[in-house]
Amino acid sequence: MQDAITAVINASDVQGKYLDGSSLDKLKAYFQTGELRVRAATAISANAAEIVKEAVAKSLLYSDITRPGGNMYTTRRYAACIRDLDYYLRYSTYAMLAGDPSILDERVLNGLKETYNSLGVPVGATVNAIQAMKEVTATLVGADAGKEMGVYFDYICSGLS
Ligand SMILES: CCC1=C(C)/C(=C/C2=NC(=C\c3[nH]c(/C=C4\NC(=O)[C@H](C)[C@H]4CC)c(C)c3CCC(=O)O)/C(CCC(=O)O)=C2C)NC1=O
Repeated sequence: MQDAITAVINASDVQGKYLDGSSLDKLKAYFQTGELRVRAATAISANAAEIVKEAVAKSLLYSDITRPGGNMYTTRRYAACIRDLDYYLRYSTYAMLAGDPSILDERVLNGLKETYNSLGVPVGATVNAIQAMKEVTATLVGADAGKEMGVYFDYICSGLS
């Protein structure tokens, strides 16, 4: 896993150079948003179950997916879906704190699309649910932090598509 700081330092190190202006600007932007990130993570962790529940209500409930024959039908599969959304929320929060998406590649997206395809989990509906989670989260944490979280929700969606 990387974060905004190690990403910038590693890029300078491979060139054997001190941080240049643009690297320093990146670090500055990261440090300046530090408090925003921590505050957002605090609000998200205190409301995680509620965020997932609202996102499901907005995007999946009462659709064909929750009826017999749908991929969320039976409580076992419903629970697996809720759990997956909670993974996406938790790992997006980690990535937002780190200011870097690499944790998503390593721990979430690696092999996920193949798993979904082999189990018949619909990717389009999953992407819709993640987008709903993005909206619900932005309402909770405010526009600036919401935009930052959005980067990582979108990263998961493009990794799945
Ligand atoms: C931390 C990283 C991590 C991820 C991301 C992860 C995902 C993941 N989701 C799975 C299943 C699943 N995922 C879903 C999800 C959904 N079905 C829908 O229709 C909805 C659109 C959607 C929810 C948004 C369902 C229903 C299953 C069970 C499928 C089955 O067994 O038939 C499985 C197969 C094994 C299992 O059932 O636990 C994995 C590995 N596991 C991990 O360890």
